Amino acid sequence: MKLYMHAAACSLSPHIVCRELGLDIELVEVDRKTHRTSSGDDYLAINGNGYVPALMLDDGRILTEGPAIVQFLAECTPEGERLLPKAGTYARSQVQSYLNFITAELHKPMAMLFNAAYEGAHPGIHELVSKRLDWLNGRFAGAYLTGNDFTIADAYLFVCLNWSPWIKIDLSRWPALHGFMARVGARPKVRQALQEEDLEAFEADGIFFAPHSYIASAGRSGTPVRP
Ligand SMILES: N[C@@H](CCC(=O)N[C@@H](CS)C(=O)NCC(=O)O)C(=O)O
Repeated sequence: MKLYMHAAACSLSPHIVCRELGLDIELVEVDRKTHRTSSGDDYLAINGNGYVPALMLDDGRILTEGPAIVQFLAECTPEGERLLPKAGTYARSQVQSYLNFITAELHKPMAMLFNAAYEGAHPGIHELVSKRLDWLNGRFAGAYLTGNDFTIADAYLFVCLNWSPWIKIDLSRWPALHGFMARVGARPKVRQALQEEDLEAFEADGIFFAPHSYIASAGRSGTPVRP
């Protein structure tokens, strides 16, 4: 399978899921401006919306939308039950509920904070995201969102919260979320995915990871450290 991605974008979530499950995947980087893939293909022919992630199955079929992709990946292997409980259980619906919350209530508004076109609305969006993080901070049922098992929803949450420094969200206001980032970022397979996307941390005990060029744009000083 091929995973179309940008470094540190939401496509890092399915990338992490693949590594956690030992799934064989080829990463194909997409140029944000030209919509050309690293192999020169027109990405708009793969996903007409132009955004990542997209998954190309071995038979050429395409699946888009991150929350659907991570569920599909978890169902590709019996191992997937570790990250996505059995269908028909409350535990499964709880993971799906978090996926929906993250995509609608965090991912989208956070993405708008990167976009200068919405600059006038940024203070209001900041307030909204803060309210959602207040709620989420009190929801942890253990080390991870739904308990002590890492799920596909945790992978997605990690990726969205990892954008905090660039959109001026100080995650230290939310201790449970801050601790969660450190915990997920220390998982060996997560570190593997971060390395494969060539991301760096701001400092030795850093919990946020980015491409080298982004680190300077977030106004960070110090020596970036490889995960
Ligand atoms: N609804 C989509 C949104 C994906 C999305 O926002 N992707 C961003 C990266 S995090 C992107 O590729 N943006 C570039 C663009 O829109 O051209 C999903 O959940 O997969």
